Amino acid sequence: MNSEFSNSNILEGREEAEYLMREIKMGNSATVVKMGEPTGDIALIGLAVMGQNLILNMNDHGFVVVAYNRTTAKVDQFLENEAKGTKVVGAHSLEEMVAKLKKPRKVMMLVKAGSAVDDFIAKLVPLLEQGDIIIDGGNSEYQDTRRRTKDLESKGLLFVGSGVSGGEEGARYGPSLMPGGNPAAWPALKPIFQSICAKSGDEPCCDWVGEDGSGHFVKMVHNGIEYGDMQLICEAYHLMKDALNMDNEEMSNSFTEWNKGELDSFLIEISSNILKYKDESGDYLLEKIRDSAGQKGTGKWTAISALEYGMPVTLIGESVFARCLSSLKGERERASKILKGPEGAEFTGEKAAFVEDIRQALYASKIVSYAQGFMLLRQAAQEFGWNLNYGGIALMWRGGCIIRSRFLGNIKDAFDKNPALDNLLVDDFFRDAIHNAQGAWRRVVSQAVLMGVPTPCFSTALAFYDGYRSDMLPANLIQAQRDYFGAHTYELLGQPGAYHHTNWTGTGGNVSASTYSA
Ligand code: 2AM
Repeated sequence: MNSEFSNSNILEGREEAEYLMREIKMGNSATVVKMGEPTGDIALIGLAVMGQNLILNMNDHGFVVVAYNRTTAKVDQFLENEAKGTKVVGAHSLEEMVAKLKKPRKVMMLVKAGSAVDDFIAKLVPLLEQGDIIIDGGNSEYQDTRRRTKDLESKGLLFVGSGVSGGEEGARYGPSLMPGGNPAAWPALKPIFQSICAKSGDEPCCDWVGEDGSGHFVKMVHNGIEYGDMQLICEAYHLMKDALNMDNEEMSNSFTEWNKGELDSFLIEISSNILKYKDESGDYLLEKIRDSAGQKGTGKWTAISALEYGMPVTLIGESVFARCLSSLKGERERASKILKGPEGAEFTGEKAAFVEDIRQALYASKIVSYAQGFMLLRQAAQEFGWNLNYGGIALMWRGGCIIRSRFLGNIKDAFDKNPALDNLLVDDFFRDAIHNAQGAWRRVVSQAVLMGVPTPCFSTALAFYDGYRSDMLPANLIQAQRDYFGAHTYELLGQPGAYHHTNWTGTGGNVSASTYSA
């Protein structure tokens, strides 16, 4: 028996004997582990579906996983069912779990975000030693991950917060993984993470993201972008349905066509399938679904960060608000009986040409959304001193996750060409794409406005584009107004950094307020 094992206070006496009998009856390799050297490559805490599927995925790739759960009955259930016949090893206490791991020990948690993560960390710290690694694969807030990375570093432990995306299916057969935290952990994790993750061609959709909370931050932005992509598709559907009176079969076919080109993506593919799905009574199910969108908050977190760091991530913001507006269903029903739209606005142009315009408007808006998402990443990197791998991030999203698409390959190429790229919009490929699409994009937004069909994300993307490409904006008037009523001062063109105050009314004096930037 090795010293690690004898030092641990694993189940003792009768309880241990009973446990060993059960293990032997089940033919579980855990028994062998208890008698010899530890064989576990990684432990996984949290046997909900995501956790179970990740374990099975790791097992498929030849890793020995030690499975643990707070409610230990789930460990036995898992070993007797889903994990039967695999090399997965069960543990009924954290001590037992740790004793079964090879060094440096790697313990991954997939538990409810929040205090459960802190509780497990507190219990693990005394059981682990210098250089061991704790990974949080849950949906934690990046600020929590920043704090945990620092706390554990001071104790000699390496903490990693990893975004895991792709749902249950992804976890089982290849998720998108976005690990960030203590960089010293990556060499030991890389073989496991890059084996089990999704692949784009031969390339793994997982790489080291950056320091402390960056993995969870990137996951959060991913979710925000997902909100935006979904809303853009909804706006295309709304225009097809209400401006062009297309039926579900026609709309589904258009989406299928779109999926063969620049818009090739998981979300377009499933939307095509959803549009043509019929229920038992032969009706299109989509048209019976209540138009009130739910949300779990990850899009909102992205929008809050955008406000916090002063980045105009307008499309994700609008997509969150669009869900909020949709959820005011009762109020909208009442308002629809009171408030009128434009009278007699009918589409009179060529339908097929307008469908193509909508496709291009969607593509151009999507480019803006990703450009904004990367602007937020860059600002956060500056704020927190992260060295982010932008091309790698695009590749991490290329496969395995909800926003997977061909388009992310183009983003990867743009950052490969120029890792210090100012903005995706000024990359040659995306500049040309926007230039090609903008005529169609403007026609769609104008038509939508004329017909009273709301297209908040198409519209905000276009407004952003027009703002971003303007060397002069009317913010000179804002500065003048601020100085007028609050003596906040202004700079003159060509003289940044020198602040002036004008006594606009001849009264109120020449005292200026201290400057601030928001
Ligand atoms: P459970 O099976 O014991 O409830 C998803 O909910 C996973 O997170 C489950 O494995 C669940 O364990 C775990 N979990 C949720 N809240 C927890 C808590 N406060 N402490 C420990 N594990 C928790």
